[in-house]
Amino acid sequence: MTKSNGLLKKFLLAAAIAAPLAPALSAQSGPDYLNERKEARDQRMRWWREARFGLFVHWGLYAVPAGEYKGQRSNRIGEWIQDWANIPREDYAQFAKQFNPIKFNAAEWVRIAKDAGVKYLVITSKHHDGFSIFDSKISSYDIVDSTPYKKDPIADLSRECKKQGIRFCFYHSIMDWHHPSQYVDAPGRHRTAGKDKNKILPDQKPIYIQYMKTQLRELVTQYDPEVLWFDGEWVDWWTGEDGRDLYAYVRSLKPSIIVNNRVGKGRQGMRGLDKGPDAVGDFGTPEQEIPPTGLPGVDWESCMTMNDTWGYKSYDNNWKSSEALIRNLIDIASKGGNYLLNVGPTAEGVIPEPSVTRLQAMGRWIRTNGESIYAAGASPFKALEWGRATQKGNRLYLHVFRWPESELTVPPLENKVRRACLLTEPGGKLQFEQKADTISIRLPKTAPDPIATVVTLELDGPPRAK
Ligand code: FHN
Repeated sequence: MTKSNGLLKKFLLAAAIAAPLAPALSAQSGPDYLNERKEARDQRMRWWREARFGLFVHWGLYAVPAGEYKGQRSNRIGEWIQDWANIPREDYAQFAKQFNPIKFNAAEWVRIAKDAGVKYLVITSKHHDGFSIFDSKISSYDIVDSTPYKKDPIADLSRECKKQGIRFCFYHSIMDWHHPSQYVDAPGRHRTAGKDKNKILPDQKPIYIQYMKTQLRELVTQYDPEVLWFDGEWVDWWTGEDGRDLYAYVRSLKPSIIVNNRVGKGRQGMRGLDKGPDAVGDFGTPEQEIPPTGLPGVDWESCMTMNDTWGYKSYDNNWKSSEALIRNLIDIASKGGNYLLNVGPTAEGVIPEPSVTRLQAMGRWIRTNGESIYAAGASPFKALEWGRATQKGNRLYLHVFRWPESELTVPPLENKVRRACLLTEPGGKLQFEQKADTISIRLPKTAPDPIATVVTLELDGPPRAK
């Protein structure tokens, strides 16, 4: 038997084992998760809406080549190396033998996340390469069975997140370059899974879906995640109906779980705008961008890298500054979204130092200014030339990026301003003058925080711009 036949056999066997579970795997009966009442949805989404800041972790076999294959480097993203270096599936799988994260320390990862001020952590359970970073009973292409590490880091990580009060969540790719169902020919390339990224062998699609559902059940029952963050849904063979079915299925496993829009076919390009009858999922996912005016009326989260890759690449040093990252967080909050900021740990299990120092800087800012971010709502103003604004209750938070010469000019409000102070000096008072067409606030000579100083305005009611 050839190696690929052997693999096919393993997956068919796995599907046969899963077959008696089939009724439990379909979500035909029970609550109608696709038509949830608004109050139930608001309650389910509450913690996520208040969180505002999450840590994305792309961790998998691609950290071994770290962006380099047979002496070739590319400027493409690291976790796509199997595709861009055209690596045959069997060769790529050999990286598992070198994936030995002996420096992985769950307590330290979670401490880094917590100190940064993130409220949730989303880690890749399986990226497009099909390798499971968790202990999967239905696949031996996982960290326990195929690597010298032989342990399950995800068990430690989920436990540690619970312990330190960080919500634990999974990313999971629908497209799978390792599964035999997607092992299709593509002209001019090695015959390796995913090379024609849009194809699946039609008779094997049900087997693959069963396999994916079984893995998702493993993820939910073994690690109790709070978000499932799907990806790789753009392939032609994944349909709107598949998306709706999978959404209902994962909600049936854990009704309170939150699911992103990439479970279905609603994503418009990278923008994460949900449109049309195939849109399903709880939040939009703009990627590497902040929508200029937010996405009014929908929950959304911008996922972004700190350098130019998601998975670790040893030579990508194009790091964004801490200032840019902090201002991104503020900008996103001011538009009513969440910020999911990525790190790509090494194959040894280390979060790269430049990422850690940036997260520390974010943590320092957020420790003193968190009140203006967590559970804060979008700005009542269309635009502010000196910065951004957020709001909570009767308070308006003015995030000043460009410190004015003497006075800060704020657009008019319907409300009466009762008091103005620096967020970091709640006992202090700033002088202000409120006129019909403007509010002027007298500020100290120099910015207490040149990245973003927050001025709090206490109003006679929830902020309303004129
Ligand atoms: O192809 C992936 C990519 O590798 C990365 O995981 C990002 C994160 O949002 N999503 C995909 C592209 O949309």
